[in-house]
Amino acid sequence: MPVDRPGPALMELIEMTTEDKLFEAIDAERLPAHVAIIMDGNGRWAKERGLPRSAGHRQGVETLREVVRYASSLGIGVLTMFAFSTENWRRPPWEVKYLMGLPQEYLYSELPELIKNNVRVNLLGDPRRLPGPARQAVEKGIEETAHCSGMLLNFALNYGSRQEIIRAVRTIGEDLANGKLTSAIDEEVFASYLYTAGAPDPDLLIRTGGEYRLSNFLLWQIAYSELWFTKTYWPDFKCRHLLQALGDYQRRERRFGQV
Ligand code: V0D
Repeated sequence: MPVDRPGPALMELIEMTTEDKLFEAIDAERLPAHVAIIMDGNGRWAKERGLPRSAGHRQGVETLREVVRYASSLGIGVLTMFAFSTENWRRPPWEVKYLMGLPQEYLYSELPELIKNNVRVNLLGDPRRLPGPARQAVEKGIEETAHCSGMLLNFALNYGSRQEIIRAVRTIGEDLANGKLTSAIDEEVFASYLYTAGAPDPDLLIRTGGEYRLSNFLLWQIAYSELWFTKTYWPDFKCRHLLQALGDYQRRERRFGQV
């Protein structure tokens, strides 16, 4: 039997949550095609609670799980997460070791759901410098989701934007020398040599944790992106924060350099 929508009198009795209101303010037709996120503030989140930094990273994985599920259910096309920079190798050895266990931890529990939700995993960065188990976990994630055509989930891991650009320049040089590249080098050709080849540029870049920096993340790709910063630490970031960022994004007027 069909169920009627509650009438106005009944609707008044049902209280809307903040999240419902934020959700209602989003236009599903005008979602950003690509959202990139700098997941910062895990260490400070832990410190403020008298916990080891690893506890912040562990809670950060929980946030990641929720945000990935939510973004995919909203219909975001590409989600790019900054997980580990080329500079992060300078962190204390025990912390690097802990971080390098997280790709496995995340994928072990999430891979079946990613596949079910048609999410394709991709790596931005050089997998060869990763410790064996981390590299194998990531490669397995990429292989087992290769057929997925829903949201593309990029993990920037051992990633640095300047290194990415230098790598592109070197490969272009090689391809010119070996005859694989014969056309003129324009923006489109150049972009096809970046790790993000084939994906649209980010429409929206989010950084949590209260710093106002880009930290060598996607420098070429964010030329026209809207930037959204929050003081909320990554482990405290919830779906309503993502909704807030999406709503703010939709209320901004994008000009791409034009008037
Ligand atoms: C710690 C918060 C998932 C930010 C999230 C090695 C920092 C949790 C991955 C992951 C990290 C990477 C690749 C992949 C699947 C998952 C991850 C690192 C850190 C750095 F294919 N979380 N996560 N990788 N953190």
